[in-house]
Amino acid sequence: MGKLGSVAAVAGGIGLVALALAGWTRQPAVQGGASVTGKVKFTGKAPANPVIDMTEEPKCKAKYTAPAREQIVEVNPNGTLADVFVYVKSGLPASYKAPAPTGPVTLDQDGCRYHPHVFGILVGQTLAIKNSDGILHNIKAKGTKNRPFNISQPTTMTSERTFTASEVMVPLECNVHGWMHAWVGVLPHPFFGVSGTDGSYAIRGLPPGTYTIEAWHEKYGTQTATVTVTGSETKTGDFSFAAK
Ligand SMILES: [Cu+2]
Repeated sequence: MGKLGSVAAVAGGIGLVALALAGWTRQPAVQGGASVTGKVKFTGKAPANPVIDMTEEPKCKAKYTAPAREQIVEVNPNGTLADVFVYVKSGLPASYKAPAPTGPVTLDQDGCRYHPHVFGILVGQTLAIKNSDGILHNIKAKGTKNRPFNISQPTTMTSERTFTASEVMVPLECNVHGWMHAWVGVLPHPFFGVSGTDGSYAIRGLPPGTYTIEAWHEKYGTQTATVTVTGSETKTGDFSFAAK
């Protein structure tokens, strides 16, 4: 306590004593206030996603007014690309420790499709796999760093699993319905986002540093960018994928 005492004496401020004690008694949280946000653009002509034949599953078919399609290349009306997983690939200090997950991530099987189609999860965070269809689904995870799993869900129910290792991405599929595919990015930190229906993503709460940000798309592969952030600033990191 000798060092703390001298700091307090020099500063002579109660606030600083409290701050020093907080820092001394437990590991300081290495979270920050910086953000990286951006858009994922798309150029060229998007291929049409295959139409799903749901005749064998009338319960699922009844959930659509137009024929359902697979969700492989989702180009938004504003010319951006959805379902791109954008994440911090490297640059975090070795001492970084992620906060405990605040709750489960839910993957829903509804209308014989996965919702969401692309998502992220923390190592150790609960994945709640929900069957909202009330028909047989069989979800299979085919990771290489994570132990694969295979769960039969014959009716409306929820199963829980966790992932033990970082892996971008773990493919998920249904053994009953060949068109059902989803992708999960498993990370040891919460610095990831998925481009949505306006093509934008956001990664928030970054500590200061220089990061390699990777954007992953199931058909168009990966792209990387390097971004340096300090304090509570927001930097822009745009990506652009082109039709093949
Ligand atoms: Cu299924």
